[in-house]
Amino acid sequence: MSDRPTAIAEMTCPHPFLTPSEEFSDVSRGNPKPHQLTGQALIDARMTAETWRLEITADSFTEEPHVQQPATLAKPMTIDGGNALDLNQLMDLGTTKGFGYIKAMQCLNIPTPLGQGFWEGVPLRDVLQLCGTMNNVRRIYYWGFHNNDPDQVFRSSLSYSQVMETPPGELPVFLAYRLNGQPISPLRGGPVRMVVPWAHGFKSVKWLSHIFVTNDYRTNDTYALKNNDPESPLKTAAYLDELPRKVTTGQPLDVTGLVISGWSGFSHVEYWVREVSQDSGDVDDAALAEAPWQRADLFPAPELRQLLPAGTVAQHVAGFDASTGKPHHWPLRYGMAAWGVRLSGLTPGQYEIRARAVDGNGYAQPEPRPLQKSGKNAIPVRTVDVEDA
Ligand SMILES: Nc1nc2c(c(=O)[nH]1)N[C@H]1C(S)=C(S)[C@@H](COP(=O)(O)O)O[C@H]1N2
Ligand SMILES: [Mo]
Repeated sequence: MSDRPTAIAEMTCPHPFLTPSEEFSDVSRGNPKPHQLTGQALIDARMTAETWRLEITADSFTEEPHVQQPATLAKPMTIDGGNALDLNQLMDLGTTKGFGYIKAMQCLNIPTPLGQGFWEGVPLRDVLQLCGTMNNVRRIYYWGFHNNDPDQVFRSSLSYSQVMETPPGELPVFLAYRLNGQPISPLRGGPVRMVVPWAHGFKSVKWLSHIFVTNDYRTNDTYALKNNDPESPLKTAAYLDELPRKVTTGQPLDVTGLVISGWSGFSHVEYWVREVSQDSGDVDDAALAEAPWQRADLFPAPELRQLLPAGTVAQHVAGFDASTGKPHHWPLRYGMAAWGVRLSGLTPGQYEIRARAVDGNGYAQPEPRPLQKSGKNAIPVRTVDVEDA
């Protein structure tokens, strides 16, 4: 067997950099799913631009003996009080506080990315400031429209500190109202969706309708109830595209996939081509560690100006150098890029092809967090038969 990687420049990238809104893989609960509503039902659900309202209230929760004081907000915003936030107010705030960033959406429980979008919106902390002084707030819960059925609620939460403060070079949680330069469709969680840059999709609640500040310190996310780690940030992981089941000798085999740069950053993607026979044996952790992994290349970063929807001010896009238009990291933090390698000269036989990402600290997938209930990052594998032409 010989595999000579060819320059990635000769290959065609099979993935668009931004996923069209309707082409994201969808992960939505509810019956009916809120985005299936139409006409008056959509209006009643406050899922149109005109009828959308956001309520921000405080939880009266206390718990003896340790949680003595409930969370408070100086100025709650409610529909009954006539001061719930509407979309015009949110977008007005966006003219001074708004910005955009490119982020991959990835479900903790699904082993392929759902899509990547250019999201625009306003930081959650700037929205909370509209409510004046807060006291005894330790967590911020939020949920979206769920057919007015408590059993269908999909709720996530963040700590007060995660919402209020952003480390240098990182991105704040924000309330997004545009995706790829367009209003967010009901299908993608519009009119307004929470987007939590560093997190798996379950923190990015769609059809946002309520923010609820509390002194309950528990991480009461809906996702916590299904054995998931409710604080798991995005994993750095490589994903492998489908491959043809059979190829003939002399025909080059293009192996491609996506990679997400997660919480621990990104170093490179590696692949391993293994010829299998009856006595090859299983691939266990030891075999994976000793395998002759080779580096694959990333498809290059697209030109930012070509990428962004018309009218976007490049200076407002986090993650890129404002003067050169070049990304600070590639892939972007919490973004994804495509990788590839061209294999040629494979002799007849059966092959297993694997891929993995190595993160910024040198850990190869599925390390450093191999538990799959903190994010699906098992090493993907495909089998290909090479036959004589
Ligand atoms: N209101 C609501 N928001 C939600 C969900 C949901 O079921 N209801 N699913 C979450 C999960 S688990 C994921 S992975 C992402 C998926 O986002 P997408 O459908 O836009 O790809 O949405 C999140 N936001
Ligand atoms: Mo998810």
